[in-house]
Amino acid sequence: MLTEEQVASFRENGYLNYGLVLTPEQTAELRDALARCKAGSSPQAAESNRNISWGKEKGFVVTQIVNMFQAEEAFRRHLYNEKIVQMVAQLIGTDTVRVWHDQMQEKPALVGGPTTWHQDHPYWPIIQPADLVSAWVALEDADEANGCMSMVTGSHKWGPKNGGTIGTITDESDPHVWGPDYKPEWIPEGESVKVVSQPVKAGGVVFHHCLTWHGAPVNRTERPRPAIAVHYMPGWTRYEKEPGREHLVEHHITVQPGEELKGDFFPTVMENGVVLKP
Ligand SMILES: O=C(O)CCC(=O)C(=O)O
Repeated sequence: MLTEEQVASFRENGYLNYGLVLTPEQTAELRDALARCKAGSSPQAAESNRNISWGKEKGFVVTQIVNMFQAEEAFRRHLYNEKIVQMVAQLIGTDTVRVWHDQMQEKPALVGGPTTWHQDHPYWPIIQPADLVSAWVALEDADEANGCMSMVTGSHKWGPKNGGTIGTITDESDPHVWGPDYKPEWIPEGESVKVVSQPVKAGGVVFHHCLTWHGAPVNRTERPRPAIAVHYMPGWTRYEKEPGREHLVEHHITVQPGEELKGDFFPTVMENGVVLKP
């Protein structure tokens, strides 16, 4: 459980670096499951597995695997991690929590690409309102050198900037220069941009609000940087059709526009304040 101070800090800043949440055994089990998934030997397929990096033509790689939980039981169990789900419920302020989707992002050793600055919810216009909280868990030690996350403090209060990224790569010849290069008109008057990097040990969690600006630098180290993000939504989250906007997991939605989003592919992990079993 989180303290009142931790919840207040999240509401103020839009993120919370909680630190260790998994045991070394749980972390190792997820790493093994990831290795099987990458080798194509998982019992089932994930939703997608692709290189989403900026600068692919320059050799950068960020392997994104969406819905690891469809491929591997260990990742399905991870969705229901009691400590994480309880903390998410506190941060959102809800007694019903469901999973929108999960995603692995691995920045491989030496060639791991940058994560350019973005907010999550503009990628998810088909679910409303923007009350989701993500739990980002590192499966290896993550620091600035191998591409840990960075957050812009308080930016979840700045409103959504549809489809855009707040920063760009400012110097393509230098892979370490990954931003920020802000669009000044997106920063509300009186606010300033304060970037705070979020190093965590393997098995540690960083929470962020779905409107918080975040990004991560390249990985030029010899250490990979795998991390599993689970995007959790409160029970009141609705499916809304957005003409012209499709989402990768939309084909799994069985409810009607305007209804609460639930179903087999959007597991309910807490109901009436009780964390459920997988
Ligand atoms: O793992 C990363 O570098 C980016 C993850 C991310 O953007 C997210 O979880 O919302």
